[in-house]
Amino acid sequence: MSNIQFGVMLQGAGSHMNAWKHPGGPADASVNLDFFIRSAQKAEAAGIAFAFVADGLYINEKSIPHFLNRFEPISILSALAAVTTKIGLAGTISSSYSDPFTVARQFASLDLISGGRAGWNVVTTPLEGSAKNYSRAHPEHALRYEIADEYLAVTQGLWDSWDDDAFVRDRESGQFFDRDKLHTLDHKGRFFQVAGPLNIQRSPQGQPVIFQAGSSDAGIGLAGKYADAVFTHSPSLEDTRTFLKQVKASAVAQGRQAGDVKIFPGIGPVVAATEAEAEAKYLAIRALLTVEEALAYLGRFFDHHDFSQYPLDAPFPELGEIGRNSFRSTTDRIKANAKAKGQTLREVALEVATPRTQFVGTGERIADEIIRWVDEGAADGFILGFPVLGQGLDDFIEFVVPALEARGRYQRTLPGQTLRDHLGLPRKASRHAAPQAGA
Ligand code: FMN
Repeated sequence: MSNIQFGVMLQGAGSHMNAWKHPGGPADASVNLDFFIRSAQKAEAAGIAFAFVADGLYINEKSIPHFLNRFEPISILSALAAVTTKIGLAGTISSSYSDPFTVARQFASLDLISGGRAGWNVVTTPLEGSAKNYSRAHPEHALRYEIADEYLAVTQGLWDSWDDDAFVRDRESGQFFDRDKLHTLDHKGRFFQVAGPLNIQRSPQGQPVIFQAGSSDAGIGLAGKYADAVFTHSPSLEDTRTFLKQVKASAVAQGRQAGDVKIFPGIGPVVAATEAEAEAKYLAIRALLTVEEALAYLGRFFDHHDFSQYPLDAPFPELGEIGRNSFRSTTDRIKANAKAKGQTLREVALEVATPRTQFVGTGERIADEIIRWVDEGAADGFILGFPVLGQGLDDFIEFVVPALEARGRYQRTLPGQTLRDHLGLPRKASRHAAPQAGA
């Protein structure tokens, strides 16, 4: 059985909305460079395959506190590239609020700066308010995915502007590059007109890794076509397994292999030496939040819908289409779950804001659960979104890593140099390269 790979989310003091209040890390973590560096280096030393930085483009007073004041992903990942040597560096940029030429340059640069460790988490941006910051209208859900499709085709085309050996830099002859190894894109499409070529070479891993995070049918279609890895929810092993099968089937339907796209559910382990201590840690995290704050957290997924207008202990309100143009797969799941379990608004808000998952417990039990998800076909690896990053990462390394090692499913030494190596993906060949013999 193969080793299991993990990414770690570097998001403020942790994924819990009020992680900044927890004594297990600095309150200003989202803009604390030292904390980012320490966390990335600690993860790298423990053999974690990549760091992952999420992002958003709109805030208001109800936003999660660490979203109010945080680093832009490419900037912080470039800083981390200089103080790490092996860990992958993945970050979020929206395909609805950026330009392919700029983003292709940014990730190609990060990929070269880091020696082939860059990954781009392509998101279509759920938050309608983003439009107010970008002088444009917010595209609706289906259109966002149509834009993303063309956007990725353009970006990947630009990344192949230069063959691997295009820059000869021969001082004797005065030849800087080989003209036959330069490819101009000349893209003229529905949304983008991009001539190219890109003004940067390919990297040691060929192209940056494409992560995709959007789990609706349209998201699955996009992932099947382009993604190397998918970041998704982990509602249950069964649901996540169904999702994994859908994404792999989508890849195969689009002429790729099932193994070309890896599924990484996000989990937030809370671990300790005993079950009772883990439970106490979970309760301390849950106590960081008031019900009012949980309502605001829930509201963000529904485009900042105001849930304080409903009675707390009545059944979860009927919301009709609210949320469907925002975090669609998340809001559909919350609505269906509330109906199936007959939950009140209070119960839904607390469950969404501080979920009590199967990943609270001892290192042995969490390691077994992680292995079960992989062996039963629900995951290729995991993205660790610790509720409290400082404490969570330390506990994972102290309790879960040794248990996984003892079961022969983890090594602290990463398998190669590039992010593609870590994820078991081959180097991305250029579309202009001659086919390999036998291929
Ligand atoms: N959107 C962002 O703007 N920034 C993010 O960092 C981000 N991370 C996401 C992580 C997961 C696990 C999922 C499911 C979605 C994430 N999204 C993020 C939103 C999606 O990219 C997408 O815009 C939204 O979920 C609607 O698409 P969907 O209905 O296909 O899920």
